[in-house]
Amino acid sequence: MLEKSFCMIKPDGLARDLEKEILKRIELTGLRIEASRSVALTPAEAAELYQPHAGKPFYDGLIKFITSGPVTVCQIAGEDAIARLRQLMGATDPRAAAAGTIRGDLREADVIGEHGTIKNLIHGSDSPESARRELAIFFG
Ligand code: DAT
Ligand code: MG
Repeated sequence: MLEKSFCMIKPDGLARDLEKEILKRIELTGLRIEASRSVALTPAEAAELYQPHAGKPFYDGLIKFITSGPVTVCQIAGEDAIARLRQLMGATDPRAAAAGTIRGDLREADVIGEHGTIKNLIHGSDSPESARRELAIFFG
């Protein structure tokens, strides 16, 4: 099914100058980047994006990390875009992410950030509902 997904290159990705590499991998897998822009997330946008995680032990660190520097937000489109982007990203913890995935191949030596959050370079929507909700925040 032709789908749209929301994707975000996180502050660690931009700080390590991996934006081009990550966008290239998304395009090489056959997905289209319909729109992208670099922004600094406001605390309100960060809270809206990660609303499903509110109250979890890692939530405060996640919000601090994601607002610690610029990110690049993208609208992705293609056949089964949501699942294919997730597959390309790899497991949440880069230490468990397979070779060939963005999180696996591009992980840094220390994946735990100063706020205790897992630094894993990229966010991708996990379901059609999440994709709709997340795209609406940044691409109206
Ligand atoms: P994903 O980004 O793979 O969809 P998630 O939605 O469960 O993972 O969590 C959102 C982000 O929060 C994740 O990319 C990194 C961080 N995170 C998740 N679980 C964590 C944990 N146990 N400790 C620290 N950070 C965590
Ligand atoms: Mg998630």
